[in-house]
Amino acid sequence: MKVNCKCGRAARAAAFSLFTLQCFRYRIISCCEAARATGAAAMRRLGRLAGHVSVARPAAELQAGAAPEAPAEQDLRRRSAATLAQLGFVPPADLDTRHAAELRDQGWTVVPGVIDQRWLDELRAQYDECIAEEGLLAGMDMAPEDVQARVRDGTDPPPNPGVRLLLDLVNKGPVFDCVWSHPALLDLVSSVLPDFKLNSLNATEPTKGFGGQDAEGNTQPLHRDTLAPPPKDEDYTLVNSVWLLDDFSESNGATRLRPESHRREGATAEVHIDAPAGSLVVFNGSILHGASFNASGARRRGVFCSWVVRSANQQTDQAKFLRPSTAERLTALGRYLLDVVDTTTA
Ligand SMILES: O=C(O)CCC(=O)C(=O)O
Repeated sequence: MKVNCKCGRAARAAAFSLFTLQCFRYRIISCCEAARATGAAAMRRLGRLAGHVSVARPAAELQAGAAPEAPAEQDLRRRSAATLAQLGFVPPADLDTRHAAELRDQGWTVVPGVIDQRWLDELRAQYDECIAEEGLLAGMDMAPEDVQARVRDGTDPPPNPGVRLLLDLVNKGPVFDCVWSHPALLDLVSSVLPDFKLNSLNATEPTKGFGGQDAEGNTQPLHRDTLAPPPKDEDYTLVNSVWLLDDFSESNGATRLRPESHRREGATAEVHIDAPAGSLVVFNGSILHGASFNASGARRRGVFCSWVVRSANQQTDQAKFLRPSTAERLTALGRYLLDVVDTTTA
């Protein structure tokens, strides 16, 4: 679906202003809500107004059994990021260019106020519901059945003491659709990676007295998501992002990073993310980063949305884990981003 109406063009052409940004955010969220509450017409209208093409088809359309948009998807896997435009993606007109510059030069950037209060409430509620539902097995979706069984019956302790972990959020509620399809995120990712697909959508939360994932309960060491030194020629392969569901600061175990370490080994001073709930932090996967110790016990829920070049394997094999209820919401753009083209057209 190509956005081509007057309103869409006007939204794209609009210069940056706080007002535009506010409207843009609201409309993105309204797209999701419209999908659930008001059906196809409102969804399309809101999507066009925002210049945002949703990756999810509206619920009313699904219920009516309408045919999916014509998929010309056979060779999507091999196309570059320019394909996003062909699939209807419209970059945000109102994202300050300094974010791409910061991401390039210091390796990370904070975009405040991306999640508005209503969406934040929904994300928090869904996150907490998943944690409650999954109980001891939270974060063990990918573990073999026998390993899960030993944790379930109390033979073994959960593998990551002191951290709440959720995996595969793509399949755990439509409220997360707007995270991995957010125009500002996709735009920033495409400023680093030549072509990309979702790597994983997980969440972590160190609890009081702990510092992230580590089998012994130690604070998570600094690491690169690529598990490799900075690449030559800035030939990056991974970009990660944190969606802040709570205020992040040094006292509650905020993610810490070493600025510029995506470009070279060595010693810039470590900094902690210090930003309010609702912010989006995007960072190069080659930057040194890690969780930190949560001394205050204040909640620190972070949703991590990570992207890899299309030639790499995904951390979560989206085709393998895709649930039918998720698959039926996806447009061609959504399937491309998740790289589930083959499974849905088979
Ligand atoms: O939870 C955090 O702040 C960082 C998590 C992280 O870097 C990881 O799990 O690899």
